[in-house]
Amino acid sequence: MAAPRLILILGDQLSPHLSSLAEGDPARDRVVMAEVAGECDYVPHHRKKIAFLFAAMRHFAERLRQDGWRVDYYTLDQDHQDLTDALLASRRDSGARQLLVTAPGEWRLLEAMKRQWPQKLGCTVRILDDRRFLCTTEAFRDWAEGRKQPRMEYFYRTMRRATGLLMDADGQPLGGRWNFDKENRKRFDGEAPPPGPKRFNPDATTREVLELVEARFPDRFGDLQPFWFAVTEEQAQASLSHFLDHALPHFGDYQDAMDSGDDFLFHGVLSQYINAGLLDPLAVCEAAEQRYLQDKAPLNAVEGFIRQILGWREYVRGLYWLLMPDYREENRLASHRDLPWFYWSGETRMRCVSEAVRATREHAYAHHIQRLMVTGNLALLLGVDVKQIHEWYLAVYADAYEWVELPNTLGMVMHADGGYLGSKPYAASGKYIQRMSDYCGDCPYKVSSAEEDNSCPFNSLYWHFIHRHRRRFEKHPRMSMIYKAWGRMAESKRDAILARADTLLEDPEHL
Ligand code: FAD
Ligand code: DLZ
Ligand code: SF4
Repeated sequence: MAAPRLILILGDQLSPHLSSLAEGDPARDRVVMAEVAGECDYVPHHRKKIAFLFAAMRHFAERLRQDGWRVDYYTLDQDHQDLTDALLASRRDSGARQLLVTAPGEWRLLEAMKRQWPQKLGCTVRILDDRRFLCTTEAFRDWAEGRKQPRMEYFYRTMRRATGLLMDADGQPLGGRWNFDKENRKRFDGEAPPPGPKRFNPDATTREVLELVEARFPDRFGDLQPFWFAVTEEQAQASLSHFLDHALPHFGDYQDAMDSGDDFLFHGVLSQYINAGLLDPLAVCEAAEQRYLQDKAPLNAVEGFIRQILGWREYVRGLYWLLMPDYREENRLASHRDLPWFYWSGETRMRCVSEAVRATREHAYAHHIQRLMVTGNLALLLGVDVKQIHEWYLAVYADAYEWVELPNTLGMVMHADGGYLGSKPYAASGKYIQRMSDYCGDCPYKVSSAEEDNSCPFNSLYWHFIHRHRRRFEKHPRMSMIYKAWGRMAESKRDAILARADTLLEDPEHL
């Protein structure tokens, strides 16, 4: 019989139809899965994220065993420093001469697999495509080539046509429009009670993981308890059904809203499951489309939801693999300020920020508008060092892997790629947060002012940002109005705003 091969399955590759499993043979090959310190520490991942992945990995390993695979599973307390350490143990034991692995989601690991692993492991390493996406990296490259600014909206239309999602028989978008975003900007009025994500009681396997993570990472950021994430494909499916039944109908209306009474509103809270492989992105989109076709959810909700997965998720992944490794070095707005400590402690008087950090600490989750318009907007306006804010987002969210997090942080939030991902920065004053949330009412800062001692930091910092980047943005067609408004302000008021911003920038730790 031919020598066995090893099949490495990473923590975010928990899909039964993974390319490496499809290529392997349970009668001949061995699956290797490993909890290792190196993957927990390259950024200080949130404790709930580590527990989620380890619990889901252990359940997946059990499922593979039931399907007839031999699985070498290494737990964290076996103290393998990194993935090659664990793989070496299996290689020596099995005599395997080849490793099969589905391409990882991060550049650093792909590079290591290609350049270091064959020598370290003493065997060949065959890297297979990750087929769990709707657009291959090659197809994205073809689409992007020749476009100066490959915009998401046009990519999304290509993907709608390619998949037929929400398309009529004549190849036109259902409802006569591609995008219903304009209808998706309501402030939350409390009329429809948000259902919250589906919660699960940890079973014995998960409880063991929770004890391990508690013991190994006693001081790390992030609450472990209560732990309610889905950790199997069946549970993730139940979470999806729960979202489709109870939240999707209102997803569109309140997509941009924030509320101090609810951390989830009508969002899916599904990204950690999709990204780890427990849910298939196309199946999720098709299930949402069915709700529209069955008249159970309106088009603005279903189109908005599908756009996030079919459009944004695929687009940022394509961009990541197109532009790495140079992409992660970009810092076109020359942002170099240290990340304030309150991103970890939550100790700031800014109510919107302390709420976003609290939700992040409790759930390893904050919804998109909190990430973009609160913690992200503040980092942009302060000019926080791009690497530091990138590593923060990569660490604190259960759904974070570099392929998806980096373009969102560096491109969408920090505008560090000079407008490749988004044509203009998402910079906003406190007015935006006031319009879309109830935070400002309970905040010691005054949202209606920009130049007083207690004025909302977002206001003063917003004008400072506009002022200091004048040369870059003044002629931008969608920003020239802002420069006109700034120019129309009395000089004394402008000076007072800039002075207030300078005071804040001198000591951002005490915002
Ligand atoms: P919903 O609002 O219910 O959206 C549905 C699905 O669409 C999500 O589950 C997700 O799979 C997808 N999606 C939505 N927006 C995006 C987007 N901008 N990019 C990619 N996919 C999207 N998402 C991640 O999955 N991982 C990350 O590490 C991540 N980092 C982010 C960092 C920043 C600075 C910002 C602004 C956004 C980031 N996002 C990231 C995108 C988005 O915020 C999350 O996907 C979303 O909040 C997940 O919650 P949900 O499942 O409730 O999403
Ligand atoms: C995020 C993560 C963590 C915390 N731990 C592990 C681990 O111990 N073993 C593993 O196989 N994967 C882990 N992961 C996910 C990997 O970091 C992820 O597969 C790569 O970053 C590529 O996306
Ligand atoms: Fe945030 Fe400013 Fe509103 Fe306070 S006043 S909650 S800092 S936007």
